[in-house]
Amino acid sequence: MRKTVLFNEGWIFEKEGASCPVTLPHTWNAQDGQTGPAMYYRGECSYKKTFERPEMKEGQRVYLEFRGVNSSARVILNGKTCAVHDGGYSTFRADITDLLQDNNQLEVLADNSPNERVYPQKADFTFYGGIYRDVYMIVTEASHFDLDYYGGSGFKITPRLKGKDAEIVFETYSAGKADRITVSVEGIGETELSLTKKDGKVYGSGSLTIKGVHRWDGLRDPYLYRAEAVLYADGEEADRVFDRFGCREYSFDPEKGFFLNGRSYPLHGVSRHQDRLGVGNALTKEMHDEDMDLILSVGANSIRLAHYQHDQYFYDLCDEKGMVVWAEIPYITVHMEGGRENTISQMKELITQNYNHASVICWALSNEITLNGVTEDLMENHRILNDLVHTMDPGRVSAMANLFLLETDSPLVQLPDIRGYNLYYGWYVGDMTDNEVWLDDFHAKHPDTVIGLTEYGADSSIALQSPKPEKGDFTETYQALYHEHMLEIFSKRPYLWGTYCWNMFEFAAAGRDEAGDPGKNHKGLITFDRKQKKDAYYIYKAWWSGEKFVHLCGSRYHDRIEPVTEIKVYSNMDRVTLFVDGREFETKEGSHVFTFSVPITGTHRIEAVSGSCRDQMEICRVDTPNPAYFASADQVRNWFDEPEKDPMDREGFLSVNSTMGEIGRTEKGAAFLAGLMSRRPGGDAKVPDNPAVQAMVARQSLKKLLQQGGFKLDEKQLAEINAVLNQIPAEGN
Ligand code: ADA
Repeated sequence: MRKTVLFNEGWIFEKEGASCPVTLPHTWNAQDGQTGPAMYYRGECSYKKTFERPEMKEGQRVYLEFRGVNSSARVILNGKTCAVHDGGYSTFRADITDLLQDNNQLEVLADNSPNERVYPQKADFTFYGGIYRDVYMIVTEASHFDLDYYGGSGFKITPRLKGKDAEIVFETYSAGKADRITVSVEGIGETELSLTKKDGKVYGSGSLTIKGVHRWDGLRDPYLYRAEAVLYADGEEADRVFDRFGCREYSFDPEKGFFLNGRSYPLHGVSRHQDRLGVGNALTKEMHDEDMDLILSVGANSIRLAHYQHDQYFYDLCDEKGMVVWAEIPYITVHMEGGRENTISQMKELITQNYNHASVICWALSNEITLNGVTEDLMENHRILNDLVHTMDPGRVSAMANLFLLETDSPLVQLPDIRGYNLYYGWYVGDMTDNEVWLDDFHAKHPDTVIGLTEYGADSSIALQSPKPEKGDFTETYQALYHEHMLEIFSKRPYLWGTYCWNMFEFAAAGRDEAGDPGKNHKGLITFDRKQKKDAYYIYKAWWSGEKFVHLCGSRYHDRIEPVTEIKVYSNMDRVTLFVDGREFETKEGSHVFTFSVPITGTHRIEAVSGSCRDQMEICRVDTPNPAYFASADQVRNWFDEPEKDPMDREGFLSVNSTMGEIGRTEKGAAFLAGLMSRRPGGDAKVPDNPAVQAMVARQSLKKLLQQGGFKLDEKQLAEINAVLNQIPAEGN
């Protein structure tokens, strides 16, 4: 019989000649991968462990199972390589049987060095190196469910719904002899599979019917069945595996959005990166549990597990809790001609290892892969992956998350079964209102194409606050305002099959340096340590959650210079009363957002009440702005700067504050812009031939575009650009 033991203890970790004992899971980038800018250790490190030959009988096999080694791994036992693996997010195994001795020296070389073969290589998150998920030792009989095929369990379950009933199709793959394989479903019955032999493996197939099937129905009722497969060889039980499955059907309608089990079920999604502060990607089960609890608490019913395969434990949680999951491989940002094989193997692993999860609805081929344009090699890579998804799993759909610059008439848009765009209007580019313009334009031009939003968001630091929030200021205030707008527009667009807020949690992005807190992407609704919920979290809860609450925004905005301050309350109740210093101030009726204008003179206690829900905070009127509330002036223009007093401006002439439209309309300005844009890092991406995008870019000031478009300019360089523009008369002068 199979014996599986955790193999996490007693490893010696070695990096650049220095070694120390570690217990897995472990990453070497927990610190330097989170502090930016850019440089964290990307190289090869070694993990060693000695162990005695496990107790085993004649003919038994021994495997090591690795649940995640980033990014590539070489497993060496007693000096001989027994497995190599490319891809840092999936399970792989090494059959070590033939190399075993009484005393064994195991070494695993983990390598996250840059290369042109293994995805991801260029993306907005840290590629933590290490054996960062669990390792197991598995001892099996010679006859066992397959352990050699893309990290899978050898047990595939396909529920096929037929009205009130379901036919459950079982397939098994096994090594060695097999006289008989049975599958039983708890509470339902048992069936014996028919067996065929091929290439030294045994393939089993059969089915069971469930009458009056209990459906897996998302958050409402995430019902799971349990199935067990038993393999008999030489008249005895040799191996046994189990898994769970859910019976559900779903569909996408270009006009009406997503349907689960025949009922409309708009997907209210958030994205999740797995890492967290001080820990990196080496997570405990409790950390996964905490993430799931937080996602449930905001009222989301769907998760985009970005940008790679997550831990099996988390997919299990999604099944159990009823989360609808978007799963993807890290084929991201920049297509590599040498990376095709790796996209194929990562997709095979993703599907093989997650096939039985009821929560998963799609396999996504890539994310924002067209940054450097669309080449024939990229197209072919996508066609191969798309066909692979359909062959391996006809029951689910293929998907893609598109860069906002991808032309909507590109053949890539129609290639997968479903798609989303990543739109950042109101953050990197344009205004918030450009989102609905873009979406409605897409929908009008492609009425038969299902469309969702796979990313949108705005960065904020909980330290930064403003009474006059504006795009690019990194305040908690602007982020909340932005998400208010997004939720409002989603509610009026039932054609969206799903929307995925980027991101539920802050995460490490070593290349970033923003909001005075380098090394992180700050778009999370919750801080990197999972300890603080930003105001934006509560606007989601107000729209999505049935758990009654009131939340006072701006509790971290204590010192206020304005004599009449705005107090905003987010709630899912329809009536909120505000108390100031214990006295009733005003009652408002409405939905989600309740705004009050409160005169302030000194220190005040503010309380919001609705039914039995209440929240309170203290605020204080001050004479001078608290400098802790705004990011450094050279990076972000602050709410207290008077725009008309900007010394960059010259009456009658262009400046960095002129809009792209104003500059482009003058001959000299247009020539200057063309030269400037060709210096843009990341290549010569053109503004696409889309009138909505062009109009949006034209409204943007050059300074904002430079700040948010990837240019790293200091004040001196900005002044130099401004000096040139100050010599060019504005149109009409
Ligand atoms: C891209 C990318 C994400 C994310 C986002 C951002 O859209 O897909 O990985 O980091 O940018 O925050 O800029």
